Amino acid sequence: MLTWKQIFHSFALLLGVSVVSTAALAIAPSDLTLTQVVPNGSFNHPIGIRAPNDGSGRLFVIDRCVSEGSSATTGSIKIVKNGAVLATPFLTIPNVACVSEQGVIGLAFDPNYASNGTFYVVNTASGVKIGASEDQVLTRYTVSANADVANATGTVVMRVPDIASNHNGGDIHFGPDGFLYWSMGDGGVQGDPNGFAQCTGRKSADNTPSTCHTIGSGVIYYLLGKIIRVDVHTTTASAAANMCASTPGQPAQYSIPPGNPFASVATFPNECAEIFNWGFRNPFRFSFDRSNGDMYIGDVGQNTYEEIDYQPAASVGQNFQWNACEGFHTYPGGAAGCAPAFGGVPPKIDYPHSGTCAVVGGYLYRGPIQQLRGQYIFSDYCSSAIYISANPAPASATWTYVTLGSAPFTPGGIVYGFGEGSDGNLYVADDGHGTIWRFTSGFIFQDGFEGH
Ligand SMILES: [Ca+2]
Repeated sequence: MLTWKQIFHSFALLLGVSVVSTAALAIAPSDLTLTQVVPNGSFNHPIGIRAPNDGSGRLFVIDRCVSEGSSATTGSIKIVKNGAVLATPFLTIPNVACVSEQGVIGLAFDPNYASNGTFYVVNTASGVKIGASEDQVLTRYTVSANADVANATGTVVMRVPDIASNHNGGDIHFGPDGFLYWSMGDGGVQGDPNGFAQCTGRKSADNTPSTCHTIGSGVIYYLLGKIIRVDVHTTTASAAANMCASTPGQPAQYSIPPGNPFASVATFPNECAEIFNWGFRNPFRFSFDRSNGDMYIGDVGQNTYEEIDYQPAASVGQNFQWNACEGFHTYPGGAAGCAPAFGGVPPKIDYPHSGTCAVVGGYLYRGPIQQLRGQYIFSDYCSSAIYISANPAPASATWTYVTLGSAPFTPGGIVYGFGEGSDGNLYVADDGHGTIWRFTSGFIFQDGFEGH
């Protein structure tokens, strides 16, 4: 039998009346909460959680560094196994710079980790710099004969020069295509006066955006304000001129996927072939929907608005409009309705600074809580509240979201990042308590996901 509400909705749909359903603004499931996985103080500065697809059930936590603010400290990857943090880190990385937003900031397991034992780490390396600030370094590591300990020494795949210690992006993920994606901030100078985010070639730091592609004097920067896509399974014998992070004619530890927007050196001799999409200020955390390959990007704003960007699976080359737009608003100025800039696309969500300051991109939930599946979960560094977009439909121009109430993060926790277990469970990295949390609900059993 139809309820009165359903009958009203049926009539409204027939009449073409727009229906705002209050039910859609509720949290589903209603008992959604966070459950602490390990004790407070288990990590120094947890920033992300990753899991290899190796059947082990282990979680690997990125511990950004020991001494925040130090230009010469260490960072590590730690293992949570059978509910406890192993005493010996999986990997300790020496000589890490951890000023401002630096540190060990990215980890991705090879899709074939179970057979090749290979994984990748991004960190800012103490004292290693091409530009004005420490380089962002991508390194390939392997596991040792002990499955819980990695070999200490890796192979540097790529170095990218940086201009300041903030806006480093630094998230890495393998896409459904098997290529590695790496997010890169605009460098860090406020407002991106050099125009790095919109320059798809090489450029000097001359405070003149129009000089993109003109190699001036001083340090030459590239790939800032981008998400790049590279094939880390295939080396290059002789780098083409448009492999910006390599020396032309020299070997490289990566190659260019043919589908990248500027892959062809004949067509794009002055662009950077590594680029996948661009126009970012600081795409600090991003993710792929493990179900369909859609990409969700949290791009940290300047002074006024934060934004969530969306790149559909199998598409390439979207420009997300920094530094002309900040969310749906103009930059500078903050006027509503930023006209499409640079031929780019707007975000799906923006929100103003109000107890908030920096978006922390999350995940499209695909875990065991059936009622939560298909919803996009993210946070903000300053509020550290959990935000849930119930219906992030690709065709919708804007997505709404609700705030998870009475979360353990209010107050005291600091959300730095998220991560999925190999079973799809979603975790939160809490820098304030030095721990991680898992999304939980009693409906997991009622849904029949477990217990049958
Ligand atoms: Ca930077």
